Amino acid sequence: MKKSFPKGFVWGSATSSYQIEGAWDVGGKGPSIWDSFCAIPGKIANNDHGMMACDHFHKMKEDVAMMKRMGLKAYRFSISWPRIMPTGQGKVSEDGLRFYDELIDELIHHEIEPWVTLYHWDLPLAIQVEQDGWLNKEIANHFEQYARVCFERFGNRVKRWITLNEPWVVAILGYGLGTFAPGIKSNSDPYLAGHHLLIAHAQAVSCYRKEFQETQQGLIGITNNCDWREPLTEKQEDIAAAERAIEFILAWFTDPIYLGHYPASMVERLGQKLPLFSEVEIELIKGSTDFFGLNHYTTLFAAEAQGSGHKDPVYGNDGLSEDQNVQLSVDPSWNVTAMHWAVVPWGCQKLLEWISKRYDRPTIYITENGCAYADEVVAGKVNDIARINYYQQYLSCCLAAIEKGVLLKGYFAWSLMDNFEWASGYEKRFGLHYVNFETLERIPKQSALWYEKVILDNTIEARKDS
Ligand code: PNW
Repeated sequence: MKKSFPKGFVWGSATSSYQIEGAWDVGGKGPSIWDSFCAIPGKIANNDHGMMACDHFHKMKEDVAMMKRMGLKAYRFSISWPRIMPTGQGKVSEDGLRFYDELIDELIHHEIEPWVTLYHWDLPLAIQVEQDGWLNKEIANHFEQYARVCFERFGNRVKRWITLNEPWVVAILGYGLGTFAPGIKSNSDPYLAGHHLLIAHAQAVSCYRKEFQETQQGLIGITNNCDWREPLTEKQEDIAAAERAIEFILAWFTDPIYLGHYPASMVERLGQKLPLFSEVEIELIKGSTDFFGLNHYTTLFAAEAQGSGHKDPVYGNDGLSEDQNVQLSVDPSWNVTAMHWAVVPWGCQKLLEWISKRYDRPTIYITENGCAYADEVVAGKVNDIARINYYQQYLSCCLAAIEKGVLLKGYFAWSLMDNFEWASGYEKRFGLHYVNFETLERIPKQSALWYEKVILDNTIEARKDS
C-alpha cells in the first residue's frame, strides 16, 4: 500500500566537507585535525586520507547537477572551517569563501535548499595544537567568530543552519576512545569537550539570533546522533539501563538545550568528571535550537552490566560504557550492514517517539540515515537492493511515527555519494551514488533511482506490518 508523507516534507541528502571535498591545500586552506590524523600510520583503514576524496571541490557543478537529476529538495553539506579560516582564527581566506558562495549559488539556481553544517569535525589543526581544541573553553569564542563570518557572508542565501554535527562523536570518539581525530584517549576529557561543544553551539546560536535572524529570517539548530536502545528483558534494571544508555548518548546534549540541565543519571554517575554550567551559560544554552536534528543508524539491546566486567563492545558506539554500567548486544537474527550495524527500523520509530515525548513534540529533522554495503558495479549498474530495503523500511517507520503525532518534517539520506568514511577510509560505501575512487566517476545506484521516485511522489510503499 502506498502512503504519503505530509505536504512540504523536506527530502534531502547529506555529505560533509572532509569526506568529499579533497583539495586539502588548495587556495590557502589550512590543515585540519583530520588531515594530520590520517597521516598517522594505522589510524585509517588502508591508511586512506581525504586529500582527494571525491574531489567535490573541483566537481561541484557536476555534483549539483546529479542532485538535480534526483529531484532533491534540500542538500545538507558542511563548511570546512580551515578552508575559510586557515588557522581557525583571524585571517579569512577569500578563496575558501568563494567556493561556498559558488556552491550555494549553484544549489539555489537549481532550486535545492542549502542546509549548512558549520562543524562536521574538521577542526583547524592550529586550534588543536596550540590550544587543545575542544578541551579549552576559548574554542567557543573562536567558533562564534567563525560562525559569524559564515552568517555574514552566506546568510542572505542560507536559511537553515546546523551548528555542530554529532557532538557525542567529537567528544567520545575524538577525546575518549581516540579512534577519530584528534585521537585522544581519556575517560574524563570527553565530558569536558562535550561541555565546551554545548557552550560553543549556544554562543553561535546567540550570535545568529542577535545579529542576523531578524533580517535573514533563517533557522538554526544542532544535530545529534542517537541509536535506539531496546531493553534486553522486561526486568526493571534492564529498562533503566536502556533509558540510561540513551541519556548518555543523546540527552547529554539535548537535555541542556531543551530542559536546561544535564540528565540526572549523568550527574549522579559522573560526579566531578561532569563540569557544571554557570547561570549565564544555562541561560545561553536553554532553548538554543529552532529544531531537533537527528542522525540515526541502528539499534542495540541494552541490559544492566553484571558485576564489574564488560564484555567487548559491539562496536565503537557504546561510549565509555563503564560510566553507564550498560551491557549492549545484538539479536543474532538481525540483518547487519557492512558497518555491522543492525537493520532495525522499528528502533527508529521508538526513538522518534521517545524524543517527542521527552521534549514536548519538537520539530524533528532526520539529518542523516543510511547504510553501507559492499556495492559492486556490474555492467555499469549498482543493484543495491539491500540499501533500497533499508531506506524503505526506515522511511516506513518514520511515517508510522508521524501518524502517532511526531513532528518529523524532513529526511536526509546519508549519503549523496560514497565518500571517506572516517576510520574506515573508502572501504565502506554509504552513497546513493557509487564513486570510482580511481577515476572519480559517479554512477547512480538503483537506490538513487528509487529515492528519486519517492521524492517525486512524496510517498513510499508502506510495509505490510507497519
Ligand atoms: C555519522 N558511532 O558518523 C557522521 O555524521 C557521518 O559523517 C558518517 O559518515 C556517518 O555517520 C556514517 O558513519 C558516525 O560510532 C560515526 O556511533 C560513528 C558513530 C555514529 C555516527
